[in-house]
Amino acid sequence: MRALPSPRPAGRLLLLCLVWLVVPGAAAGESLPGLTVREGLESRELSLAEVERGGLHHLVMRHPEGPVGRFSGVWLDDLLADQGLDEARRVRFIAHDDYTTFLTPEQRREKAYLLLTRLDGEPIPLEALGPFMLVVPDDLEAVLAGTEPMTRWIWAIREISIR
Ligand SMILES: Nc1nc2c(c(=O)[nH]1)N[C@H]1C(S)=C(S)[C@@H](COP(=O)(O)O)O[C@H]1N2
Ligand SMILES: [Mo]
Repeated sequence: MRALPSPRPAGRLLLLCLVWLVVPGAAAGESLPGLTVREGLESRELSLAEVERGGLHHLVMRHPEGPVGRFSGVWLDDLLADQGLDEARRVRFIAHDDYTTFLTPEQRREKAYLLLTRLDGEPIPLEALGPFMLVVPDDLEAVLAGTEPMTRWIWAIREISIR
């Protein structure tokens, strides 16, 4: 019996072209990155559906950074409760641009933080500061007026790190 022939150079080239075409296409299309939840050494990736399991709320607004429309999102505390993480002493957010902020339990009690997951019913594209963005709906007017800082309105979130 002869061994199966290994792919010839032309076949390999074709395979490479396919990977080169398909991989960036998948990244730019429907499948936006999920949300990583890290707890110490453990990390898991939540899909959009898992993030939204805490229940969606809707908000029509112009985000101070530009994106405008009907946003939908889940209250941060509902998401944390759904994930069994409501006792977290520190909830850190890390963005795709590596910007990072964190919230203490006191800060989460002071203000209601909404984690936006959709814009006009669709996952928030990266160009619109998605896939996940944190806002304080009660502070919207003050932030737009410039009387309230928006340091914790972190956008393009890729990871929530708990401790
Ligand atoms: N992902 C991400 N979110 C962010 C930032 C950032 O650089 N990246 N800057 C933060 C800061 S410090 C403020 S004041 C507001 C507005 O940021 P800007 O003034 O740099 O636009 O967004 C916050 N959220
Ligand atoms: Mo800032």
